Amino acid sequence: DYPQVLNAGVELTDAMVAKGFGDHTALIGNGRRRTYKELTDWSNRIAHALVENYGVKPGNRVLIRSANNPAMVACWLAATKAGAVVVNTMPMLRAGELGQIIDKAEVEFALCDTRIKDELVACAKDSRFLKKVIGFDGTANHDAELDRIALDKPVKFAAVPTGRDDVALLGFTSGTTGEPKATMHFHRDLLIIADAYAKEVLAVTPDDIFVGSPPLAFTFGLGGLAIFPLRFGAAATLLEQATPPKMIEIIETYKATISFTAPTAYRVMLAAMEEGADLSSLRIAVSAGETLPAPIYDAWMKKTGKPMLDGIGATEMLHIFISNRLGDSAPGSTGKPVGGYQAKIVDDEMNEMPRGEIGRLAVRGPTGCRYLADKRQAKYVRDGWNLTGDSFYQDEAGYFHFAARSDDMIISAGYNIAGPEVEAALLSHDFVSECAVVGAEDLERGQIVQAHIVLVADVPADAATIKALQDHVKQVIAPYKYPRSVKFVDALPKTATGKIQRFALRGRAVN
Ligand code: 3SK
Repeated sequence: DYPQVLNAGVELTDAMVAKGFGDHTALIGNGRRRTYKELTDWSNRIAHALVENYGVKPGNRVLIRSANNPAMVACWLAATKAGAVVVNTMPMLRAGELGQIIDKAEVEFALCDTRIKDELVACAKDSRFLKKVIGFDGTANHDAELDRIALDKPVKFAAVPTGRDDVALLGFTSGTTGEPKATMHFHRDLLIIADAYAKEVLAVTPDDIFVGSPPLAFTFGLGGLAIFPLRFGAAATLLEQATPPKMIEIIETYKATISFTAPTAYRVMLAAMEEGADLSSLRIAVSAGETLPAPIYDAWMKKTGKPMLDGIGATEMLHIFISNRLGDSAPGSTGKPVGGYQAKIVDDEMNEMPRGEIGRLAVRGPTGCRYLADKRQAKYVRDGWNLTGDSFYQDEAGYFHFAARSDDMIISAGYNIAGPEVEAALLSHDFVSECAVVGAEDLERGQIVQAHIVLVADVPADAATIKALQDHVKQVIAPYKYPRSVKFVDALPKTATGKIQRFALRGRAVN
């Protein structure tokens, strides 16, 4: 039902002001509130600067590097209004990872919080594509190049009349091999996830105040902490370091009503409630990113009497496509497909499996996977159905239940970590002769990265070596990917043809 000409940036700002939300709070961050009118003006000024001072053209890929803060949202909206294709990235990424993204997306411009510019400037030096790194002030004191230029610009901007099926966003996912994949999402997709999941499942109203931990660079965070609130005139609180204690502080201070985070954080919040934390303003706790353990769900319901809604999403699908509902949730299940989406369980030949039997989760809907120039598209989408890499079963009542990941992805505290990427980082250290990385069960984080390492001769298998290797990984790739568990072995289990048998390493104890 969306018009042919549609710009998601305009729909989430100027259109909201036109609907009468100008004076409503849109964003809370860096210690202050910004109304819809202020956010609209701010993003329009930046859009002028991008087009007039830097020459950003429709279709240019614009990378944004920032922690979650209002300036990042203003930059994302501005670039979207200018017709650019935005690539949001997390501050934790290192030059090597950023370089891969820049090459894959052919990024020409980068907007970067000046506090974390160095890695980007370093990788821009040798880039074939990146023409300009533009600094903005993530603390919103307007003390950077982009802010100074934007300050003098008009508050009205004639946004590029993008088509509803024009690409607005490239969501990156590292996949199981560690080689990044870019998923293309259209302007209409950005609105569909709000009009489907956020409206139908969360029933968002202008009185809602969102809080959460996922980075805006991850589509889970972009939806939950920007698109969903802005689509309905609600407010989002943005935290650069969204630790559970910080989230609790924000919930108590601003009386947040909807939280988006992983079960790990809810476990901490439950403990804090025992110590007197007041989270009674929350009307919904959304849990995704990793499987929700039944004891956390039960404890939350018992303590708060409010629902914790488990759901499953994917960067490929943009956001959550199966979810429990208010008044319709089955404990231990992930729920039923969101309106507009269909799901089924299939075998390797795409035949539908009987109810109760575990198979591959297949899903289809309006925001299905479109990889940018990637032959893995044929593996992810078969016969029009998206195969997410998860094994599920569907019960007699129609609820879907997670069984296992069908691939090598390690999901730790909501982060997707590709084992082979950590292996490559370990192998770049002189101490490591061979290694294999798997996910190990962990009560707190769901899974942790566990490395099985064959050391080169004469290197001691001791705590100092573990520390040196962990520090090394943190330097080479994003620190959250480092192996929390390290095991030294004499040899790795291998097939006759020399392939490492990772399955034989899974289930080993954590040290
Ligand atoms: O669970 C995920 O990985 C996810 C990815 C993108 C958007 C939403 C979610 C929950």
